[in-house]
Amino acid sequence: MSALTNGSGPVPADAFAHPSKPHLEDDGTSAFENYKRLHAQSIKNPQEFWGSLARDLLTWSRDFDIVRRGSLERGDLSWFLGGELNACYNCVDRHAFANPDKVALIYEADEPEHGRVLTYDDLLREVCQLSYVLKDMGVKKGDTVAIYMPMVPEAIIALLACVRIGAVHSVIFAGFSSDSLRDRINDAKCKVVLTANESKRGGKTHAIKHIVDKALVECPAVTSVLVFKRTESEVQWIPGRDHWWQDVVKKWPAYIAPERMNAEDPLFLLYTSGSTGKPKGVLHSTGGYLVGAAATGKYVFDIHDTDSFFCGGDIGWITGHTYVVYAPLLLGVSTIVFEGSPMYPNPSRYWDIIDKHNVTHFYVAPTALRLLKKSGDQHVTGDRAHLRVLGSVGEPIAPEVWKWYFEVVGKGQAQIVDTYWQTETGSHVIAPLAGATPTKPGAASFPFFGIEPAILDAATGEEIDGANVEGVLAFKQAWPSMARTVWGAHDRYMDTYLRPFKGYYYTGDGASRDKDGFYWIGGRMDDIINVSGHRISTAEIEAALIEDFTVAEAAVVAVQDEITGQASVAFLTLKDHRAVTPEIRDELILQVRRTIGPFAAPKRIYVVDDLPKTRSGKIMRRVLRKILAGEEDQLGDTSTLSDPTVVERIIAAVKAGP
Ligand code: 6R9
Repeated sequence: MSALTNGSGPVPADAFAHPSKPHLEDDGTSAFENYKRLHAQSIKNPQEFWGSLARDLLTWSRDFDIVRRGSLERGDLSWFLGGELNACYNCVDRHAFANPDKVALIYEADEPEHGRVLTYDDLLREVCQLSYVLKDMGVKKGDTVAIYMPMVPEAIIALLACVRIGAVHSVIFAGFSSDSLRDRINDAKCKVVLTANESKRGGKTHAIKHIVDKALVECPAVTSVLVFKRTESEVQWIPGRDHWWQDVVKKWPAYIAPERMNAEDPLFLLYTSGSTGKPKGVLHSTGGYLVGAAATGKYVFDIHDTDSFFCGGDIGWITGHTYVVYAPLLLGVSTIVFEGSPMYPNPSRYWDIIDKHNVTHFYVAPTALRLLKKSGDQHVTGDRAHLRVLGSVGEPIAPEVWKWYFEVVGKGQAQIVDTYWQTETGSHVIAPLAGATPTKPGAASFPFFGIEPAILDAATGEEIDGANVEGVLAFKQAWPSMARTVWGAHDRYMDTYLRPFKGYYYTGDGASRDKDGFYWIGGRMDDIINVSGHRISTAEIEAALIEDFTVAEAAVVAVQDEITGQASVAFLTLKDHRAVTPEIRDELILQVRRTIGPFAAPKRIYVVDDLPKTRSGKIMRRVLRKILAGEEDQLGDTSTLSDPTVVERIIAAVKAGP
């Protein structure tokens, strides 16, 4: 049945066929009522709720004494104190012991005919060998390791080897520039970098070792680089520092015992954009993060033992961490490691992979869905008979894309879960539970266990109760997988998340709650934009542009984009009022690509003679946004501009085109 075509009411969860029963089943009481009861328990008695879930989902080498300590107000939360566990043991060993031949990783290479499959037994062996290599390079418990790799199984092995020996991984998306890589390596004080000679995506190769070499010119602390040979290309080599992955791992034995870690020991760092220029190293801790990953995998995605999970995210972002690696492996299922792009060699690639590997769960950002929807339904081939859950992440999914996902991709047989969360939340915070809670196209729906959302008035910080309300989204209670700090900058952590509204975690997003209690996520309230599901701060792009010697001032704002969701547009003034040439324009784009990475390049650049500024010199980006949206008649009060005539000239510049 296609409940969607029956009107705009919620789609009931029991509209979907399920080979086995959902974890949260209908047991006389409806699954939705059961969700509500469990959610209420998780809020009223978090200690008991999370204590029992943590023992149920993870294997602890020492049980914890206390479930939670600290408060949002003080920003000193810790979970599962006294507990000891190892993340790698939980992801690999326990499954390798129970089910050695079960498939853990399914590598689908950029070239459709290539790839390989690793069982849990294989995975344990390869992780152990790499663990020895890291130790041999001097990596000790608590040390940070930088990972700058394409989506190959070795990248997942790298994460697991780090956490096996108690090292903290810091994955840097392999699309970041050498400058960005350098800053992240230095901020985290990494001594070892794991990379590949080249990466492959969409039929193209990228010389990523070359980018590492450039970054390391200014990273004096790095002593070793391990290079996975992905292609046959030769690369520049620094003897003593550089080592070929394939040569060194085979020297080591197949087993090394996992390190005993405290629940609050750091698991990983992941840099993300903040509203100021400098990226933040978000720190996650071992016990709490793993509980969040496993719990959301089990209840939001309703993962069962025999499932094959395909998350299209890159391990360079949080989605790849939690849902390519940790959640599926903690639950002992098979996870697809996809190296390529959805359009290569043709727009059927995702659907081919789903059929080839009997995928049950598919999880991707709306930007990819928009692109595929636009390419035409004729590419959505295959029967996708095993598909049970279709997830969306990273940005709001428009109702018509949601419906396309449901009707064309899922053939009305799979449940859509629009999952709202952030690098900082570690795992889903607002999302439907597949098979258990109803959905509405475009709504992230209901809070996950332990999440107590509040809609606040941005100006007063007052909570807005009731239905049909809108404001900023905050959470009233701590949950296990929330980030513990910003690496080396706890004050910044407090300022960004916990101080804006005392006693709450502030998400930075706007949201509304409708008459049925569904939450709808609006968009960022700060200067962060979302391009193809990638978080970029406009301040960071401005800082990159201003570094160019020709640029006097820069203001970057977001515009809507059919494919990428949002795109950035830069308004610049040049020094000495010089005229813009095509060369200068190209150079400025290159400047952003070089400083941050190709994905951050502005879509358009307008060179103007002045920016709209208040008398105190503050750039009024709101005016620029309105002009770009063609809403010149709704500029609002421009009387505070130091030179109101600048508006007319900017309108003319935009009309003339970039
Ligand atoms: C997981 C991830 C976080 C920001 C977040 C919000 C946006 C994420 C969303 C969504 C609407 C969803 N966002 N999921 N907006 N609906 N389902 O994307 O983490 O890269 O840290 O970005 O993404 O604005 O604040 P991250």
